[in-house]
Amino acid sequence: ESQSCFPNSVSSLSVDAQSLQKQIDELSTFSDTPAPSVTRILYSENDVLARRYIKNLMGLSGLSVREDAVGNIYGRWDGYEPELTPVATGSHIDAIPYSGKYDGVVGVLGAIEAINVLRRSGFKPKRSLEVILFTSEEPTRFGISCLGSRLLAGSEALEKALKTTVDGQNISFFDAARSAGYANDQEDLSGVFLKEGSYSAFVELHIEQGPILEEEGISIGIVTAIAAPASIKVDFEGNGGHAGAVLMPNRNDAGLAAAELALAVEKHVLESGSIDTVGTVGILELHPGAINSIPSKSHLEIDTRDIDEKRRNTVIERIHQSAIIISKNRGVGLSEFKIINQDPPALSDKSIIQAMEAASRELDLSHKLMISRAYHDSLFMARISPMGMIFIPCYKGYSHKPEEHASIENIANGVKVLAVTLAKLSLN
Ligand code: HGY
Ligand code: MN
Ligand code: MN
Ligand code: MN
Repeated sequence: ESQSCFPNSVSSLSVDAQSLQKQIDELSTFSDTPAPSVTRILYSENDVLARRYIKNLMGLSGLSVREDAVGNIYGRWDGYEPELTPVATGSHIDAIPYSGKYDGVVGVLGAIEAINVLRRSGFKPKRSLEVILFTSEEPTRFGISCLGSRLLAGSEALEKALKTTVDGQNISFFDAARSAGYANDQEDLSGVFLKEGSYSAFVELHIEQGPILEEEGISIGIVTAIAAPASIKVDFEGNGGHAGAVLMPNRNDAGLAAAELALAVEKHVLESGSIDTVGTVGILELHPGAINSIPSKSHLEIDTRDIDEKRRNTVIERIHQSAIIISKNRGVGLSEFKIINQDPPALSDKSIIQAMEAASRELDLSHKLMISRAYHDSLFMARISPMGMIFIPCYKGYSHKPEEHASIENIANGVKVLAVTLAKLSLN
């Protein structure tokens, strides 16, 4: 048991639950879709308003704020040994279409409140503490997940790709970034990269996005590993034609090719032999999209993950084989089979796991070790810093839909564990 690092015991730590709930509710109003859903897409007007809201809260918490060229926002509380590598925490506030108001938000507003909790307790950080708002964790606008954290973790491939990346309306990444007040004419993002060892630790607070903690009545999840995500874009092309006049033997229906591949995704995932392998086709578009026109084009986007990277890669290979076979059997062109990302899993750092366990024990909160099947910015922070994640229960494990919910009591518990963990890591 490490001695507590507060002037008085951790039980006196106080979270301002009322303000935190109000902030969660206010932030959720910056949305392109009506409540209770939240839609907040990278560099949109609501994203810019939400960023301003967060920067204001960071200022009120006495954090000095800086932003990088793609809009990662850093709020820093200088420690009394500021030359030491700081400890960081943070998450995201972008939200996929028609989702909820807690995914990511709990780890940004909760992190700022954790700073307030520490200040109110009289704690003085030795290592500076930094709250990071990652610019875009969701892949919605440009199809790239964890764009901000992937970049700051040093992805040169992403820096290069962004020069030619456009969104669904053909707006370039840089034009979109400039419209939100970021990027610059040079279009040079190398200043976003953080060096390995920039932080002595990174910890993210997040809703579980799964049912285990709520089902088992456990307050805190301590993440030991984050599953390995991958996403693939596929396009089929056929001749299309009149849905009534073209006889079946003369068709090469791109829509049915897509449907067959979608079922092949499910087949290859299930034949992996492990419950930890998952996959779905979250986007399936048919062109021209008229009931009486045989689809001449189909576009699928496949999301497949596993905690075992090799097993996941085998699934990707089999999906690719199936796409080729379907294309041959149906006489449709496989005009694109593009792996967008095929990321390795990440392991949490042992000493951070211990700090989170000790914090949970000192706060008398039930806790358990678990893996994260969802990816997070922590997956990329693990490339440049020892990483850890704290989960809190969410209603029926729901996420990425308007019914997503976490009780303010559970959020406050997560904020306290984060505050005590940050304090321990800061004094290390
Ligand atoms: O999809 C994910 O795992 C993340 O929640 N965006
Ligand atoms: Mn999400
Ligand atoms: Mn998230
Ligand atoms: Mn995530």
